[in-house]
Amino acid sequence: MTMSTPEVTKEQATQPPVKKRTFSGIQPTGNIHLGNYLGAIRNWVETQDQYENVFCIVDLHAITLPIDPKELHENTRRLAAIYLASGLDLQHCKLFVQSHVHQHTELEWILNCFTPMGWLNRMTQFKTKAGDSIDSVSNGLYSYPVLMACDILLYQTHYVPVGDDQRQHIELTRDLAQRFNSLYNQQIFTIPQAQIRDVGARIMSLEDPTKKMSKSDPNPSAYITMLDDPKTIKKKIGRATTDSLRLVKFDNERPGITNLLGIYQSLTRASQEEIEAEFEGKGYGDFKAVLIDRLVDTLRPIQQRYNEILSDRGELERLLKQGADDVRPLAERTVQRAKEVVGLG
Ligand code: ATP
Ligand code: LTN
Repeated sequence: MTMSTPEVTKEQATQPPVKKRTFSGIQPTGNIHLGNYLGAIRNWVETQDQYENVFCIVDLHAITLPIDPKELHENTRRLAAIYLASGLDLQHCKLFVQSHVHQHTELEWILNCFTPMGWLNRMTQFKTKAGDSIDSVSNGLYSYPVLMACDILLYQTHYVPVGDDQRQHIELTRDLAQRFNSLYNQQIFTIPQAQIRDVGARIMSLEDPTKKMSKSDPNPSAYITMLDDPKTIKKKIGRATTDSLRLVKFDNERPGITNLLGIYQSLTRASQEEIEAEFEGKGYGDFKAVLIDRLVDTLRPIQQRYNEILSDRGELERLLKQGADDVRPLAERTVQRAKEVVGLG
């Protein structure tokens, strides 16, 4: 039996292939650092023309821990400016603030009622963030992963580009989507996949390289922010933890130098062998000087654009409003489908 090729209509032939959708977000909780850039934002920028992208400033997540209202409002705008200054192009991306699209909280209530407590009890980020205050932290911090799942599922997302620390949350999102779909025997949600790079997905603290670089670290020397000036970068890298071996080589037994080399690898995209050859016979001082120059060169143009963008606040507000208006219908469609199968309304 011969297989006949299905006929392609004239219309289909002239239409561009439908792109898969990506979704990601960052909390406007403080200083955006090198880990956020290399683990997330830079990857969004690099592949933006391959996908239909939705990027969000997740301000609802930011209130799961105490935060000053003025700071939250201002950080939200500043983070939007960082996204744009890093190279996100609104031709390829929708950019919006999570709280401007109320469907996130509406779907969250529904999915909360389908999330077993046992699944949330396993979330390691909650345990780290709650620390010893488990009885006094908010219910919002506990159900944080459900809101994150809603962010992703509302937009029928295929890929979620994030750093390594979000792996567990995306697994939970997949489990929730599968559970809901199979309960109602319908494809209400697309099952998303995490997109995590091999290099740059886990940048560690400069002070304690066994901990991830985090914007909630109380010690600012532990991270390089995307807005640090050359003098600050020089100081922070200069005093970053290494060891006494003075050998510029990747070695998991020596997390300090390996972390700095990983940052350099992510910035240069060179292989480990090429980097080790470049610094053969050289000391930590030589390597750190080259790393500092590279960091300054990477961040300088972003900082310049950032200041330009923030100098026109009216335009920034307009772009954010437009972004929310553009994505709302998509979110609403998913909420309506979910409500319908559950029997709400
Ligand atoms: P916080 O400390 O306030 O929880 P954070 O620094 O972990 O914040 P998030 O807003 O939680 O930042 O993360 C935003 C994005 O940056 C996520 O995709 C996350 O995986 C990524 N990311 C965060 N820290 C790192 C890191 N150290 N290395 C690589 N990627 C990271
Ligand atoms: N939980 C993430 C931030 C976040 C997110 C999302 C990331 C909230 N919603 C949806 C990707 C997709 C964090 O803490 N880094």
